[in-house]
Amino acid sequence: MSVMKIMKPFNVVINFKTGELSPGKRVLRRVSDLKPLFYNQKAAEELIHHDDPLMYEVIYADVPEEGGHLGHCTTILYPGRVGEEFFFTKGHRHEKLETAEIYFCLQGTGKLLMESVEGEFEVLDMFPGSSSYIPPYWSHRTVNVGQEPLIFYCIFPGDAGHDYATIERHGFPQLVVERNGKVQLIPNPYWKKNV
Ligand code: M6P
Ligand code: ZN
Repeated sequence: MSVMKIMKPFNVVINFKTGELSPGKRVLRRVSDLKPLFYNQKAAEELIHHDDPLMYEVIYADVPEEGGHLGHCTTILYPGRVGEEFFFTKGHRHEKLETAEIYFCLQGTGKLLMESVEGEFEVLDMFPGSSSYIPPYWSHRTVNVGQEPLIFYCIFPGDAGHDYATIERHGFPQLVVERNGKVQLIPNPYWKKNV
């Protein structure tokens, strides 16, 4: 016999063009919220002092953060750069490492960076209709490499949790930058392999 509380089924409505998810709980992230993560700290400081731009919004459906449930949300990652680096999400791995996630892209163009706990690195393209499977044990970060907002829908186990500290310490193996008008992935000199 399950000890879970029986809850009522419910709908949320997602606007595929804007990423609005309703009803939902919105979290906003500005450049200042990601400050230590940028390669070019001076460029980040300048942006923060100027108008501290909004980088992305996440809108979460109201689901208990418990095993058995499925958390789901939309993310709206705006176009922009900090120095050469395209706007990205903080990136995290799951506190409960053995949990997966799906990112379904609705609008825009992005890169999904992933690093396994063993230090393998993978990148998937995100485009309208792409559905990316992030297996257990992989950290994940999204990067908007286009001119429009990158909008995607995510589904993850309710008890997955977000571990941000590991990414803050180690970074990702590669940076996504614009150089000579092109999107390029370059080695991150500050990356520390997970051990
Ligand atoms: C996706 C999901 C969310 C996550 C969001 C932003 O929508 O993975 O759980 O919160 O991206 O990413 P981050 O939490 O790394 O800033
Ligand atoms: Zn996740």
